[in-house]
Amino acid sequence: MTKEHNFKGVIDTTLRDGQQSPLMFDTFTYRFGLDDKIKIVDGLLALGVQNIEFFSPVVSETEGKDFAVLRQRIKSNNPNVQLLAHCRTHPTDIEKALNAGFDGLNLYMGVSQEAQHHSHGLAISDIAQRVRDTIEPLRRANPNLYIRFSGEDCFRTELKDIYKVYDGVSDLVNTFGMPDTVGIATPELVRKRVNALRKRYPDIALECHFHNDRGYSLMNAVTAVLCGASYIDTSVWGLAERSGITSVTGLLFNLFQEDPTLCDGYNIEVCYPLNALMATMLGMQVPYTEPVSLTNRTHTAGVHTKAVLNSAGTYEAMDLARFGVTTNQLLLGPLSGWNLIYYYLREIKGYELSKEEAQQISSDFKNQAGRIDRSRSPELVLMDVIAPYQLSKIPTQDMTGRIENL
Ligand code: HCA
Repeated sequence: MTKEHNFKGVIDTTLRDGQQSPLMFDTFTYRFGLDDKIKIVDGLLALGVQNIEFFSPVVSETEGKDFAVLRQRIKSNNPNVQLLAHCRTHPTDIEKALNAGFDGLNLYMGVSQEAQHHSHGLAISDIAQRVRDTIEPLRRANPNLYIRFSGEDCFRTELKDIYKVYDGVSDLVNTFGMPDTVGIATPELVRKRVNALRKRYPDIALECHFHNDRGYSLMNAVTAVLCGASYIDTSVWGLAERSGITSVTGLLFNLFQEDPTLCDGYNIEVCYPLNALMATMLGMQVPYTEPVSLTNRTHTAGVHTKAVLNSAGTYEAMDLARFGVTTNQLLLGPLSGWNLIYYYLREIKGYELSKEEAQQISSDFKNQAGRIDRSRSPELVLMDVIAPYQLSKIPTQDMTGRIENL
């Protein structure tokens, strides 16, 4: 049975908050050039992403120029994809973003006590006034522009303060943002806040943005969608300031488990190729904490590999193949049992051997597992172990099915 929800999709911010990831500041290794940005955008479009957030052109001339190229490329084949500028609630930033041809503005301003005392220094009534004074003429001059306003650090701000600012522009914006800027939110708090904002502003869409400082960003995002949030900010791998935000593929994968219709319009089989693309660009492996990863279809311990050889579902509960992880891996190593060793020697190496021999070899291999180190792989140790057995080779044409990547 499908549940009621308001989910309109992700707003991908790989090219905005993603570029604020500390990783990107190792500039010799990881910086995104225009070629990389094109690949990321193409990957997001292939996935079916309909909303992409960029820096406001005020950030740098390069960002402005790159956006012009990307905009042309995106709009020529995908006119309905919304291109959003992340923009301070400031007339100069707004003017530059409008001139650059964005479809909408993701406006923000700090509203927490911390911002009031240590950032811009304005009291909450002054913030409310400034936000209204900026957005009111903007809306009058641009009746069809998509406008979102976010109170930065929303979760450390009392609801009464948020209401003071949001009430003042609720007749002007399309969407309110609810960013957990410092990653303090828990699913319980998300539930309360989403319900409160949905109740007070039933006709305004709600966008949530969760940082991962406590490791809760994915859980918070799923909770927000199930409570009625319209948009979730995501990025490839969850790249963003500090430990990041919700991973786009992690979110789609988890929403699918809740209700597959939440992924309608997305080409979910592109999830893993998109993660692998980022891995290639950064010269790193897809993070092992990423749900849509080959790691999640990799098995090591003897008990696991034995069962997976019989039926992968024993240790693969969810269908990652639908998300593009089309292969699995069984790794040979010090924890391997005789079933895997039998399989490896027969199907991969092509040796003729009985199950009893495999059990004996496996016991010898375990006794020598301490020899496995950074210069000596498990395969090499196993080859040493089988030497005295003088196994003969199976004629190639008699070999049965193999599992690749073993
Ligand atoms: C930041 C800003 C932001 C903005 C989120 C939003 C945050 O980089 O600190 O515009 O809704 O986390 O508050 O990413």
